[in-house]
Amino acid sequence: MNKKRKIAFITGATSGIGKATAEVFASHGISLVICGRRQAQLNALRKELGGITEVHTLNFDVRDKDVVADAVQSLPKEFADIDILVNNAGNAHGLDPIQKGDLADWDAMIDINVKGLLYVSKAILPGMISRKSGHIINIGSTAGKEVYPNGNVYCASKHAVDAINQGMRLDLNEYGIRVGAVNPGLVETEFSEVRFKGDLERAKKVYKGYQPLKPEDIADIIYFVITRPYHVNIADLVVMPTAQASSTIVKKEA
Ligand code: NDP
Ligand code: 8X3
Repeated sequence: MNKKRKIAFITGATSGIGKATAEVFASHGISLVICGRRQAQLNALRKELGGITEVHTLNFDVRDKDVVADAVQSLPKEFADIDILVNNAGNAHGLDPIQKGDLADWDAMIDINVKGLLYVSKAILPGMISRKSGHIINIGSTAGKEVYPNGNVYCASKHAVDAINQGMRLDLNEYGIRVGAVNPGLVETEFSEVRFKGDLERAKKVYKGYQPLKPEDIADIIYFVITRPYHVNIADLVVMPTAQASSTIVKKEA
C-alpha cells in the first residue's frame, strides 16, 4: 500500500451519510476502514470501492465497548494509523412525547449516539495522540442545536455530541488533532425508516413536498472539511436544505 494515502475510519458506513462519505473519500484515493453491523452491506461497499482504493471492513456494534476496542486492535498494520475518524454511526429511535417514550428507544439512542461515539473515539485516540496527528469529524445534527417537539431524547443525544465535540477539541488541542462537527438538517437516508421502525410510508412523508438534502451533499461537505490546509479547522458547521429554516419550519409545497 502507498503509505502517503490517508486512512479514514468511518462508522455507520453501511447506508446514508456514512456510505456516501466512503464513496466520496474513495473517489479521492483515501483508504477506508468501513464499519457497521450489516456485513452484506459492508461487503457490497467493499466490492464497489475496492477497485479504486484499499478497503477494510469491520463489523461491530458501537454499543459494545469491548468489541469496539477489539475491532480497532484487529486492524491490519496497513490500516492501523487512522488519519481521519468520522464518528457517524447513529440513529433516532421513536418520535414520542417524553411521557410516552419507550425506555428501549432511549437506551438505544444514548448507547449508540453518545456512548458508542465515545467508545470508538477512545479506541482510536491513542494512535492519533502518539503520532500527534489526526482529524475527527463528529456527525451531530440540527437536533443538537435546537430541541423539537417529541425529539426529546434524540435531541439530548445530539446535544451531547455537540458538547463532546467541544470537549474533544479542547482536550486534544495540545496534540495538534483537529476536531469538528458537521450538523445536518433533514437528509433523506434510512434514518426515518429506523426512527419509525420500518414504517416506510411514514418515513417517506418526512421528505415529501420539498427537496431534502442527499447523503452526497453531506459527504461533499465532510470531504471539504478534511481537505482544508492543516492550519484551518472547521470546528462546527450546520447545513440544512434550503426549504428548512429550523427543526420545525420547513417550507413544503401544498
Ligand atoms: P442511516 O440510518 O442511513 O445510517 C445509520 C448508520 O449508522 C448505518 O450505517 C448503521 O449501520 C449505523 N449504526 C446504527 N446503529 C449502529 C450500531 N449500534 N452499531 C454500529 N453502527 C450502527 O442514517 P443517516 O445516514 O442519516 O445517519 C448517520 C448519522 O447522521 C447519524 O448520526 C444521524 O443521527 C445523523 N444525522 C442524520 C440526519 C438525517 O436527517 N438523516 C440529520 C442529522 C444528523 P448498521 O445498521 O449496519 O449497523
Ligand atoms: C436528524 C434530523 O430533524 O430528523 O438529526 O432530527 S431531525
